Order: sequence, then C-alpha cells, then structure tokens
Amino acid sequence: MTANSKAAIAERLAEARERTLALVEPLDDEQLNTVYSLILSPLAWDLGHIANFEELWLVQTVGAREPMHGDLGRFYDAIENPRVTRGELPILRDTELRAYMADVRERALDVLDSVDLAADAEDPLLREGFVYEMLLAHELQHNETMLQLLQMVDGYESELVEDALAVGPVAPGPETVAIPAGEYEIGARERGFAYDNERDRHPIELGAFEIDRTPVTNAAYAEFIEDTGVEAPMYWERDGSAGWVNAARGRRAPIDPVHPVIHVSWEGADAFARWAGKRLPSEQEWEAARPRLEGVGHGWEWTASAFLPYPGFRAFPYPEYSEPFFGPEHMVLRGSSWATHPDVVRPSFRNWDLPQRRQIFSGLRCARDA
Ligand code: AVJ
Ligand code: FE
Repeated sequence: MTANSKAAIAERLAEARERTLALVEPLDDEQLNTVYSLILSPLAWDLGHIANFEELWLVQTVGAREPMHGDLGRFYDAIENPRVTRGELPILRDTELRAYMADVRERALDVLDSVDLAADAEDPLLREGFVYEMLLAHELQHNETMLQLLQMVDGYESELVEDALAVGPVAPGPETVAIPAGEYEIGARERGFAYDNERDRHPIELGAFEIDRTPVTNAAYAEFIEDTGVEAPMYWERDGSAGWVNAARGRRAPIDPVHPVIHVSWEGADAFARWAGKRLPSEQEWEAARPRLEGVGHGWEWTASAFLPYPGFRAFPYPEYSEPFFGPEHMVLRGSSWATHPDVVRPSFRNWDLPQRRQIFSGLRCARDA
C-alpha cells in the first residue's frame, strides 16, 4: 500500500471522529453521563469505548505500545460489562475523556506511519489495511448505537439526524418480486473488509419464493395494530382519537403513512407478516433477493433467521465480536438504517439483536413461498 492510501485511511478516521463528535456536540457533560436506558450505554461509555478499542488495536496491538491508563480497558470491555452496569463504572468522563480520545488518535496516526499494509504483509491484521477498516466500521457502528440513545434525549436536535431522516416515500409499483428456485452464493467475497461472521462465502439451495419489493409502511403497520392490538412501535404515541405521532427526541412529529415503519420488535415483525398472510424472509433469501429490493436503507429488516455461524466459521480477529451471540436467542437483521454510515453497508453484512428489542431502527418486509 502506498503513502496515498495511508493518507486516505487517516482522512477516513478523521471523518468518522468528526461524525462521532458532531453527534454529541449539542449535549453537555451531564447528559453524556446520564443513563437514559438500561438497555443502552451512557454516551460517555460509547465515546471511551470507541477510543479504548482504537488504543487496543491500533496502538497496543499494531504499535506494541503499553496502555496509557493501566487496566482502564477492562471497563470498556463490552462482554465484561453488560449495558445495564455501564452507568456505574469508573470510566473516563468530561475533559479527561476528550483528552484520551485525542491522545489515542495521535498515537494511532503515529503508528500508522510505520506499518506495512501491503496485500502480502505478514500480519493478516495489517494486510490491505484490515485492522483500520475494522476500526472505522467499529466507530461508525457505535455512532448508530449512540443515535439509538439520542432518540431518548428530549430536545436533541442535529442536522445530521434531520438530513438522514428526510427519506422519500416507499415507491408504488409491482408489489412482489419472484425469485426462482436454485443455488445462490451467500456471504462476503474473499477480498475486501468483512466481519468473520460473513465468511466463508458458500452456496445454498433456495426454493422458489416471492418477496415484497418494498418494506412495510407506517400505514400498513398502523392498520395491523388497530386490528390486532399488538404493541405499537417504540416512540409511537396516540394523537387524539385515531392517529399516531412519533415522540422520539421528545417531540411530537406526524408519522408519515408512506414511510417504512421502524422501531418494531422481531415479535411485532413476525406477527405482522403472519397477519398479512405471509412470513419473514430468511437472511439467505434476503441476500439472494437483495439486487431486486427497493426501499432498503431507512430501517434494518428483521429476518426469520437466528444468528448462527456459517460453515467453516473462524473467529477473526477477536472472538467477542460474533461468537458470544451465536444461537437461537439473537435474530438477524439485514440491510441498514437511516442511522447507518454508508461505509458499514454491504449485501453480506449481518446485524442481530434480541427479538423483543425496539430501540434499534428496525422494520421488515414480507415474503412467501411461491
Ligand atoms: C453488530 C450492532 C450487534 O452493537 O453489539 C460494536 C456491533 N460490536 N462493538 C453491537 C458492535 C462491538 C454490535 N452489533
Ligand atoms: Fe464496540
């Protein structure tokens, strides 16, 4: 790799950090330390965790340097510290937190100067800049987690949120696309950054199925709720007699009937699909159909698939990203949401969460056997 691409990496790291800091810019230190939800971290934890993850990989692992704050890292370990405990931890806060983020970045850029990122580099972490891609993805993914929390902050306003939420309506047109039975390739290709859970790319057999060209809209979900009494999406509140408003960020904004529904649990998504006489697609069906789907990108889409390893799965570079979550208790979401940075999005990307969760920007589309 050339000096040019090192410059490109440094530039992208700077852009991700700008985005992270822009998200919290409207908040004061007290708000950063507030526990708004027991299923989400206080923002100060996310910020320190982003920097600590960077120190761990780009400074300690790649640069062979000692940690700057002794064993501080154990408080930012996501597995050791479940979200419900994160408000109480002796993590960095306020001025110290900001200084740590800046110091880590300075060291990481210093190390970047001296590493070999060639395609034939000896260390697989460095080959084609893998570890830097991982770092970027990690910070940008935490931006989305932060945006989940920011929906709970009354009065939170940000241009970034306004712009990203300004989606068009779900386009009218033919309702479903037919996908023929056959063999399809699933998973990430050999080259390019992907997480361990997206490999190995492998063939699968699918029966013929139909999948909705567009995701389920707010109007359709509202009709389903009225008909069944199923729990409304998170942040929906009754508006007078019949309608609903969206109370995210402490505001009461109209819900646009033609926009894709979000903040739906897997349980709600699955119930909707059955109510509509259909079912959720499997994640393999979703990936096979991906080139023919519209409306992808406003909300993650729940699938019928539990989060399981692909054949030949090997944890890389650290087991805690995927392995502890494999099993029937986590369901896969595909696509991306308005809060997902484009650099995180690819057809093979697998997201997951517990089936009752609604704080994520999650909707659905339906499928059925042909
Ligand atoms: C892929 C969104 C489920 O937030 O738990 C961030 C991403 N992993 N740091 C999560 C992640 C480690 C992960 N999800
Ligand atoms: Fe993380």
